[in-house]
Amino acid sequence: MVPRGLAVSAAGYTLQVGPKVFEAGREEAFGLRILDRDGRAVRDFDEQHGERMHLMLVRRDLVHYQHLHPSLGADGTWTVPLVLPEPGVYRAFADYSVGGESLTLGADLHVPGEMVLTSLPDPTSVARVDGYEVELDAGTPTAGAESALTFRITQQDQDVQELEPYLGALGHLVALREGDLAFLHVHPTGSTEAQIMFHAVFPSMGLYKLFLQFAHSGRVRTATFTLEISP
Ligand SMILES: [Cu+2]
Repeated sequence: MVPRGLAVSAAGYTLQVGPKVFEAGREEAFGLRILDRDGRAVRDFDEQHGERMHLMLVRRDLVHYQHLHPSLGADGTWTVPLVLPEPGVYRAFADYSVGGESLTLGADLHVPGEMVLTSLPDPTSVARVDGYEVELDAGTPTAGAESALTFRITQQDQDVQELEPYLGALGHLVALREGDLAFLHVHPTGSTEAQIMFHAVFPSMGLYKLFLQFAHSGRVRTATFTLEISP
């Protein structure tokens, strides 16, 4: 199993992005195209989680995560206003599906300047964001096997009621491997009142950063976890 997101070109499709250099904190119109084997821009995409293109960005030290949904123009270019907040190298992931085949291609973007490196936090089962506490029950996840991940969301020690649908489920999860930013496609498998469940297969041992997005009180929140996968 080849991890996703490590290549700018795979399975006959090539990701083109621009601009590739940004000024820190300044909004630019970012564009991307998916080219087929003949170099033509693909325009016919399948819907996945309610959208036809998911664009994720993260700095290579796994901070400043963004998840955006660009708009498709008539010439096959997807565009979205984009701000990269701090200097460093960022990975842009285009996650899409064509003809029933789902793919994730990746390209690097650059923000010149002095970069302040953020080290990956130690593995933890609790994350706090915007006054919410999110608890992760991952059991003892091992490489190559299917792992069940359950997130429980509370606010002031009470289960959050009425989580709002987001991208066709009650939450959206992306996992990236520390070291090379391999991108894991994670599938929601269910939800109860304040719990959201996913299944994932982690391709190798090591550390992964998880980005869980859920919607509540009209806003999308992102909770992050470091997860260690055993051999
Ligand atoms: Cu998306």
